[in-house]
Amino acid sequence: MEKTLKEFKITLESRIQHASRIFIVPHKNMDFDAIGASVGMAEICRFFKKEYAIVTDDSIMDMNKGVRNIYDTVLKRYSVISSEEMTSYRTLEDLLITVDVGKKNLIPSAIVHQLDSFSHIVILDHHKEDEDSIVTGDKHVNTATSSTCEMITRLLKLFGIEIDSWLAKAFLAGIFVDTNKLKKNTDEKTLEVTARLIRRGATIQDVNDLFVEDFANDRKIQHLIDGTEFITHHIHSVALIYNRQDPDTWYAQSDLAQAADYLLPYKVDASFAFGFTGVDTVGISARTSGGMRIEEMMHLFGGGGNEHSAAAYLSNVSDLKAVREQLMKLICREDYYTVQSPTLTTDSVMVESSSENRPVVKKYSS
Ligand SMILES: [Mn+2]
Repeated sequence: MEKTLKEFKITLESRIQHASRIFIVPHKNMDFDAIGASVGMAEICRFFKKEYAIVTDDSIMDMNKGVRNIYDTVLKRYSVISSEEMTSYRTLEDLLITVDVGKKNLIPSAIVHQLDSFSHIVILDHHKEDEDSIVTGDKHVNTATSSTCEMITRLLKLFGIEIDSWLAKAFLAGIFVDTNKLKKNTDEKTLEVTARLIRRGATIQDVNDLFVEDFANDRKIQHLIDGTEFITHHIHSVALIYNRQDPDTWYAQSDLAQAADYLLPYKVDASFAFGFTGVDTVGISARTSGGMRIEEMMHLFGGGGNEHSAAAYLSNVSDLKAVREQLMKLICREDYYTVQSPTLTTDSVMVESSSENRPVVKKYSS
């Protein structure tokens, strides 16, 4: 049974009160939303004077500048441990809370191996569930909500917990990253929460500053976008973004997400940015304004997301071309588009990658 946020609050309070310790787990490769939700949940644990720890194996070295900025303060303000440290601290009365994630393949495997040993598991998330999702009745999973930070801001209000200006900034960054700065997946409630965070001391400028990449990284993403192929299939248009010149270049998942976000306004049904994220591992970041069933598509690669943003991580990939071919097969299938082409006589696909149509990269800062 799905719980409303108010029902979830009651469950959460009871689970926290009865736990000896609480482990808060965001998804791997934390973004602003996962970090914000983690610290929001840590505030709730503190409110009930409970011992807690945020558990992550992410390395500071892999974080982009903005995420690192927030994370540096997280390390000072909150208790953060690795999954290995968690394993050595465990008792049977521990509570596990996952935030901004519900799927097993998106949390450290050491935690997945211990799932059965927790007294209870609570999930707060806005990603669609599937057969890989952790099974629990104690969850609030609403794919219609912009971000987990929107949920956590509302939860803190329900608990009557104060939000200081740093927390407000961290939460607003989470909302911004998942809504591409309120350009998508944003409704009245998102704007209300945004207004509340601004009243608590977050400023649009501060949050925008977190999104300003360093120059070298900005150039790297620009180079990635330069390689965009616009694929025309019947009435549809899809952007494939990958580094054709230097296919072996490594990217952070956040780079791919930024590139996919970038192409979305260019009248495409969907954009897919992909590239190596490590040895033999490839990340795909997919975005749509609603023209394409990207969540289902990423699901085929073992990933997931929601109807506007989805991602997948592929292992044992040696050639980026193979990933492009797999994506092309899906792009040629009418059933992955929300609006079908009127007549389908041929299976013609046009690939256009001229420099004329190449969008100019705009910096996040202005
Ligand atoms: Mn999120």
